[in-house]
Amino acid sequence: RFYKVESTNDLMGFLDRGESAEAGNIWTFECAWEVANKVGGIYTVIRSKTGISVEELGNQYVLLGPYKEQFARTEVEDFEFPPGPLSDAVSKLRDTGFRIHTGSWLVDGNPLVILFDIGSASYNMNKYKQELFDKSGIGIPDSDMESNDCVLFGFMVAQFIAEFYHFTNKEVEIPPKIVCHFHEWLSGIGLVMTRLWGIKVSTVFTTHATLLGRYLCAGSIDFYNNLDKFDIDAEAGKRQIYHRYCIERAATHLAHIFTTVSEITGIEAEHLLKRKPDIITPNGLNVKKFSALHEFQNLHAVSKEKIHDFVRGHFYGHHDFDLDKTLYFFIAGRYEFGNKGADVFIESLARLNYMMKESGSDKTVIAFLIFPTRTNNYNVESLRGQAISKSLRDTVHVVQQDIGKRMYEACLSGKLPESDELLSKDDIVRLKRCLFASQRSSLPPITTHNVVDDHVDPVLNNLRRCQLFNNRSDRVKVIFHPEFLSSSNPLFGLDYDDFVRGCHLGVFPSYYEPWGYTPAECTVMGIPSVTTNLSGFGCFMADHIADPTSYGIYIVDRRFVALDDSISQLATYMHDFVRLNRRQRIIQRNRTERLSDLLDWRSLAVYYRRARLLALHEVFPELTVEDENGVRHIKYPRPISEPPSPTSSRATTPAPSDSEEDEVDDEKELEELGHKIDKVVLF
Ligand code: G6P
Ligand code: 1S3
Repeated sequence: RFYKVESTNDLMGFLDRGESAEAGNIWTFECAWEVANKVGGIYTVIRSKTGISVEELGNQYVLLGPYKEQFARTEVEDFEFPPGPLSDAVSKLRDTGFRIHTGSWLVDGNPLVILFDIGSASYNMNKYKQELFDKSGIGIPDSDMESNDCVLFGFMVAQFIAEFYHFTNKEVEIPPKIVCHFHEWLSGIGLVMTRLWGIKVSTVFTTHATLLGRYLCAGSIDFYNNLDKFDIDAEAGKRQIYHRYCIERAATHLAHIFTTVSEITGIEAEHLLKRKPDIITPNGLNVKKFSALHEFQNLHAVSKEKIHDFVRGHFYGHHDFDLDKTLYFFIAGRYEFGNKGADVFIESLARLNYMMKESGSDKTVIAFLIFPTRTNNYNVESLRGQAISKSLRDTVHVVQQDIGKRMYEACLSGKLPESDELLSKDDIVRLKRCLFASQRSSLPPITTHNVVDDHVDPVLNNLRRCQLFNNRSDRVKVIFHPEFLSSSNPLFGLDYDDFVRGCHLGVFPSYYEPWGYTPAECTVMGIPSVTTNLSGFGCFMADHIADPTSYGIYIVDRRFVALDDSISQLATYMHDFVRLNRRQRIIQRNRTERLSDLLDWRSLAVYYRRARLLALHEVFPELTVEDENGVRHIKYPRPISEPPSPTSSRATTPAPSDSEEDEVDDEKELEELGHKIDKVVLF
């Protein structure tokens, strides 16, 4: 049984804010540990999708998550649901002592949300575990707190679904059709219990990575060439995650419809979870379009200026490179050194450094590595650098005003000021003090923070091994920022999104990356990026675009070649990028941004819709019709058409050149360039 979406529905026809759902008494519950609870990628999936989900399903779409006070207080507006099955089910559960928060999530579409305070159900822990064991044979050890939370959350959700089914099925003309969509193993017990209790609801399970895949890849294993050879039970047991693995596998097999985020994770699931996904549900983004065509280019220039400010401070005393010829590269994500490809990035940076020195390049690359890890705050040297550059800036400002005043006075008295009169002795002393303060005997630091256990930190150790120390002669400088960025950051004062906009290239050479939001986010902001053929995003782009490189999507081969070849390929990609001139970078950014339609939920939410319909079909076969060939189709209310997407034409790669002369700053010329750019080829 394998459903493949060959031609997707045009979702636009279904965006009636839940009117059809209401008419058909169709309800959709989406359940995840990361609903209104920012942990990682799944939060981004759900949060970015709320707008389109509400446009389609209205108030018949409800999110179920755990109550996490620190997020809920700022992200959720608490209110009681109006009388109806939702509020009846919530009240029934509250009567048993459960604390449940209801309201709407303050994100696009303001979807209804139900958050379960799992602490209020903890008195049932042993009872739940016993029942889980009796009915499914899965035993949860007491010591695993995360799994304990998962049991409480799962049972609360399943009880809610049971009650909701009961209330919504009472005295109604049209019996309810309820789809419960669960994400990842952490919400898996909700699905398992819903099925084991025999509640008549359709279930979908989406895995965003497999537990075992993530663990196996984190070791030094040739994962993809051995997928069919692993003794999975033994591997899970060795890593003490056997019970978690059982939850994941039970949810996978009990779901009516099983989905993953990419083909590559689909293959992984087939081997490690023993079920082939029924449909792939790729991750989208909520793409915001600006009314002005080149607004994203302007934003790049504004954010880049802020990064320049940081760089001026960080490299004080060593600021002997031209900021106008400096390119910002970055890698960011969950700190999984090998899985996220930080090892490959650092090694390639070392090679790029060599290549740039050899070719006598006048450019400088500053590579940021943003991975949160334990620190004891910012290091003194970084803060000092920012203080010195600020003090210099302030002093120059004062001197500038003094000079202006003197010039004005001189002109008023009818003569031109002598140039040596303009700078007073006081000004010279002030400036000399600043110059003296900005001398340093040490190299600019390679990290902005005091990293706890820095002697074993993989990024720092690899930077040391590759001798990337920010020497004057280095054409590649590095900065490890071991904390996620925020606008309150005293060094950058930039949110992550603005930082990305200001950079030139995102580099994500991941080994284990079921989807990979980081390059996708770059794309919708018009920033080129490097990805791999082991990441869901990379494979998706390779499948949908002819010549991805020309659109600023560089795909490193980490699947079919040796590690050393992948590193060389990445170094060459980066070197080619460095050799583009400004005009070519601008053209490439225009092209990259043009791909954003492809990643918009408006194109991709259709796969979620399809998964829900397939799940409904499993429980309500009467919702399907048979065609003249005896093939059963789901009765869609509207016809099928292609999702909106860019259309095809010629694809050319901007040829690298060493000259920066080809400046394009004129808005009009930029517009013209924009119009000349080719569109994306969809196979
Ligand atoms: C944007 C701005 C231009 C600026 C350019 C810099 O396109 O609209 O005014 O010159 O960015 O590009 P670069 O790749 O050198 O950062
Ligand atoms: C996972 O989060 P991660 O960074 O641990 O889920 C994300 C959302 O589907 C996905 O983009 C990512 O590749 C996975 O790894």
